[in-house]
Amino acid sequence: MKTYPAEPFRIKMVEMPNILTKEERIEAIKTAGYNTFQLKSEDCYIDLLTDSGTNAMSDRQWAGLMMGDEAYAGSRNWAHLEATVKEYYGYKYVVPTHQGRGAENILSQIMCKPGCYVPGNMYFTTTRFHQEANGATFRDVIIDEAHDSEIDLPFKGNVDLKKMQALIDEVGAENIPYLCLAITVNLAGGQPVSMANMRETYALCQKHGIKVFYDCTRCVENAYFIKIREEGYADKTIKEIVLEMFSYSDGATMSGKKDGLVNIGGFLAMNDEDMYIKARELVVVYEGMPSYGGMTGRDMEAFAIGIKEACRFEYIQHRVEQCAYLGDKLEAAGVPIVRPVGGHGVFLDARKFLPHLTQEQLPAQTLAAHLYIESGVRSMERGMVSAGRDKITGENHKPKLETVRLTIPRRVYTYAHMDITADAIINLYKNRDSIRGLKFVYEPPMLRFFNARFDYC
Ligand code: PM9
Repeated sequence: MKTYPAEPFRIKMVEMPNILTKEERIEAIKTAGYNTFQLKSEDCYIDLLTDSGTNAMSDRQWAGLMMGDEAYAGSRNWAHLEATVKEYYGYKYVVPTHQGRGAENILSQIMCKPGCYVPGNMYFTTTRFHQEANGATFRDVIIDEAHDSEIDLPFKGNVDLKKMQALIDEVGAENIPYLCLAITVNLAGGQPVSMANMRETYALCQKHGIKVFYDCTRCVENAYFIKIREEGYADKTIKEIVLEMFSYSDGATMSGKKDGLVNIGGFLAMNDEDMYIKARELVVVYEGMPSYGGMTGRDMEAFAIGIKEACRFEYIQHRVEQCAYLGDKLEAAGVPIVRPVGGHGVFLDARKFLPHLTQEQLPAQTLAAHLYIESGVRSMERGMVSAGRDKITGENHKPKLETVRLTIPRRVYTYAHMDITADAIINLYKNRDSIRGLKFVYEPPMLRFFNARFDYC
């Protein structure tokens, strides 16, 4: 029987959420317009909305907060963060941003121009938004298997090199400023990219003069999968693997709120000096001085410490295997999930969970709302609502994967919380036939999933 690693930490401080009755939860989700983003955090017993900014910091990080140098310019905490990114990720230049999308904004403004194409291994909401806002068209070049929840592959986030070559042949390399490679792939279920695929993708892009920028938000989770799944890496440290991964790229955007083990922060990193000068010019317009970029000195100190802690093997092993534990329990009970379980949570296959609903009846949005009613567990829709509309035709994007994401915050929950979550989902699955679908009653024009409101069809 598979065993799972115990928590490699001791709990020093706790948070006491409200435990609502089912009637109270029905009222709460109705008030929230059946959108889990609109629920009050204190009304969510187990909050699996996101792993973004929800990390529990260590005693050393909290101590680091007291060492914040809040000078407007030249903070020593920036020097610490910059040196840490260079040491752990290997890039020559780093520009701080308040979070990941701040880095995406600057990257897209520098690299994209109207009419260009930006390929990626599956879209991500904020990333594609900034590319499109700067005139680019996104093209998905992930392997086909990533769009199928049942296919079990070790590196389901890989780029399909044939798709990439076909795009180059179709639009010309001169119209592809860069490829955005997500490591891991969030919307595919947290699926990793293999080292071999990173190496080959970089070689293909270099041959055609196309840059490669990583979305390295969950890069440590990706490194763990390489260590346990890819030949030749079992004896390497996580830090060595991370450094090798980044050597096959020209730069990266980072949301520190995930694998940076902090509650806020991000950066844009690169090796090209001219690009760095441009990014420094833009960061003062959108984020702040190049020595803080929207973060406080104390945030930067905690971030620098978090980057180092995340590369400790016992931490990342527990983090990823805790996700597997929840997934394995659900799978054993026959609940349809995206296989294999990825690095940051478990994704329910909402179409298979609620087969009586059409995609227009928003099965993932509906399932997320009902899971909250059933259990007080908050999750997130990752299907048609998140995918938004085509920027030219205005039609809904209809992703093959219509999922509900149970995202596990880092160092926050125990295996007992996973048991409760699994039991609630299994119970809901047994009673799924009576669940009615939802429709939009308010649809915002951009990134609609955050603020949309719904009601029953
Ligand atoms: N991800 C998540 O819950 C938070 C916002 S939901 C749209 O998964 C990737 C792969 C992400 C990501 C945020 C960002 C943006 C970029 N890339 O939230 O701006 O998963 O720090 O990062 C969320 P920021």
